[in-house]
Amino acid sequence: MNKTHSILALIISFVFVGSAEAHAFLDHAEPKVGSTIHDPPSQVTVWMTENLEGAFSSLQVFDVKGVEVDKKDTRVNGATMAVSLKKLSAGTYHVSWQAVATDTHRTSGTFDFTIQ
Ligand SMILES: [Cu+2]
Repeated sequence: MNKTHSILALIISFVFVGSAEAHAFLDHAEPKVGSTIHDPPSQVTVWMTENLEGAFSSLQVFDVKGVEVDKKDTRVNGATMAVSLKKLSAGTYHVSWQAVATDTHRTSGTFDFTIQ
């Protein structure tokens, strides 16, 4: 009985580790997270740790006043998504990502970049 329980516990912990790994988190981005760049980028791209559901995943970019400066055209391709930007001037911009992995688990996060 004890042995059965420990085997069960082992199986359960593997299942939890498996589902945790299936969540989509930010791996890296372009412009890089927290970076200061000189040339205004034409788009923001994020590379996630899992493949995404295109219909439910999105990227938005806001200026310091909270005005959305992307073109609302998020494209999802496997584990990456990208959104086009309007012409940006110098300043700090706030990127907000919402991701739904193919296992339907939802994650979200934010990061900034600055144009000098
Ligand atoms: Cu998941």
